This record gives sequence, structure tokens and C-alpha cells, in this order.
Amino acid sequence: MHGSAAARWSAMKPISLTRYLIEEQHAGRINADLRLLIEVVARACKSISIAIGKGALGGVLGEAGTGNIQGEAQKKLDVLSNDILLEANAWGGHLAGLASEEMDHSQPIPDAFQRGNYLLLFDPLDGSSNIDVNISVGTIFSVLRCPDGVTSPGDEHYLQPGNTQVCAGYTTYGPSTMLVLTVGHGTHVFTLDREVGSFMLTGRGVQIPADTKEFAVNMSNQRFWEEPMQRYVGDLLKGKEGPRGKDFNMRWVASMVADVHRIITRGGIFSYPLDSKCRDKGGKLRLMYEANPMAFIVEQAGGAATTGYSRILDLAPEGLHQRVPVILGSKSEVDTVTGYHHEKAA
Ligand code: P6P
Repeated sequence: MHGSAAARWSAMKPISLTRYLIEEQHAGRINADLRLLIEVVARACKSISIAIGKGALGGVLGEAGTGNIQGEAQKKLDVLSNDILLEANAWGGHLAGLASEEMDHSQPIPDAFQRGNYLLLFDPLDGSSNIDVNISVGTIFSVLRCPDGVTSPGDEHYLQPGNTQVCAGYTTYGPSTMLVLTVGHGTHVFTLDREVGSFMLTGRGVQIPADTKEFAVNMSNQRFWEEPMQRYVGDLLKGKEGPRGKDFNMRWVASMVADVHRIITRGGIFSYPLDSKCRDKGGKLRLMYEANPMAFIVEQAGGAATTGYSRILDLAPEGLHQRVPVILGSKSEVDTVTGYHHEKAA
């Protein structure tokens, strides 16, 4: 194919995840091990997508009959998704260990396999309570460097602030299966071409609009929120007659990946704030494999992510399954919510 035809063809066809990662590696933004890690996780997400897509026909709906460290009843697909990610990442030599929402403690890569320099943390199937009612769910993952000299990482080696992540992503299993990824140079969106079996780049360098008229929160918790959140949401509900001077719309899927993907796509603000029910646990959402990866992805798309008082990526983790309040999305709106919290602090 001569120059102009090749250029035309290349300009027309979306590039695959593999080509994107090769280009990132050639640009020096990732190394071969991180490229392999992302390819392996993406391949595991394709397997999860296939299992989910079978629904009732796959014999994988309903409860597994087991519970996890979160005190939650596990769905069969929680366990299956976790197993798929464990198996896919065991033998490649790119990881030193991995940690999951579904496992009490982290696991070093088995001695039978070569170990690498990365730590992988994931929520294998977030929002799984929605599975049985056929609502979008997702996989969330975060990648950290294994500390130098550590050959058999324990839980303590994962307790690194979110601003040390080298990669974060999620896959949303919705009408289409989409992978959203950052390696610290923007946030990029890939759509699974089910016929070819490849993720194709369909959104390079997505940007979250700074302003929004759409908020996502579980309103049934309103009476349990702290005062700043009560005041903030109260003002949203007053609409254009109120201090915000505009009407707002509300969405709540109760699947963080689905709610965050809407915000990545068209803006908005998502919040799971502290409330009197979850205060003793520190919040609802988990820092290491929900809040941190989503905060990295959102900030790389021009958004913001805080607890109301602190930037999520700057938090010093205290436990593998630590929970935190989460407010993230359109930067101007997150700044507004943070303002309500600082008013209270004054
Ligand atoms: P609630 C799902 O269980 C999850 O961890 C997030 O994906 C979601 O945003 C949140 O909990 C929903 O919580 O209290 O509205 O069911």
C-alpha cells in the first residue's frame, strides 16, 4: 500500500488496544511488562464480559453461597470474575502480587511462576448486586510498583497513596463492553469489537466538562449525611429559584463503574459521602481498588476527586480494604462541593 493509501487507511480505522500500547511503549510512556499487564487484564475482562453476557443461560447468576471480607454475600459472578483475573495474571511474569475486593489478603504470585515489578489491585465485579436485574456492572483495576527489594509482597506493600499509581482502568459491561484506561498521559476509551475480539480505541484523551447539571447520589441516605452534604444537595434541589440558579437532573445506577462512565462521557458529579450508617467504617467505597483508580482516571480526564476535605489521590492508605467518602467528576462542581465542606470546617 503506497504512502497516501496507508495514511488514509490508518486514519480511517480505529486502532486496537495492542497498537495503542505498542505506541505508548515506543514513546517511552510504558515498558513491556506494563504493556503485558494491561493486555492480560483486558483479555480477562473479555472473558468476564462473555460470562456475564450469557446471563441466566450460563448458570452463573445468583448467590455463590459464600461471603467476603466486606461482609457481603458473594455472587457467583463475583467469584468467577475474581478467578478469571487471578488465573490470567499468574504466569506472565509481570506481577509480584495482587489484591482483590473478594480476597481477605493480597497474594504474591505463586513460586511456580516468575515474579515482576508490579502490584495489581482490583474489584473484579463492581456493582454485582445489579447482575441479577441485568444492569451494567464493571471491573475496576489499579497498578502500583512493587517496592524495591520486595520479592514476596504482603498487604503492607500495597498501602501506597493513589498518586503513585502507574496505571488505572475500568471495564464497563453494558450495551457495549468498554475499557477506560490511563497510564498517566490522559484517559482513553476502548470499545470491544466482539466479532474480532479486540478492544478498539474509540475515544483518545477524553475530557470531562468542568460544569454540569447532573448529580449522582443515593438520595435514600439523605437524612444520614453530614451537614455540608445536606446543604449542598438541598441547594441542588432548589433548582433555578435557589442559590445555584439552575435546575439539576439526577441519576443513580448503584453501579459505580456505570455512574463514573456516564460522567467520563458527558460530565456530572458522583458522590458516596460519609453518612451516620457508614461513618464507623470510614465510608462505603473502598480506597485502594475503587476510589483511587477512579480518581486517577477522572483527574487524567480533567475532573477532580476528593473526600470533601482531601484530594483522594493524596490519602495515605491505612488498610487494604479501607473505605473513604468519594466525591468526583466535573471539576467546577467538585470544587463547589468542597467549598460547602470547608464552610463547615471554618
Ligand atoms: P448503594 C456497588 O455495591 C457499590 O460498591 C458501588 O458500585 C455503588 O456506587 C454503590 O456500592 C451503591 O451503593 O448503597 O446505593 O447500594
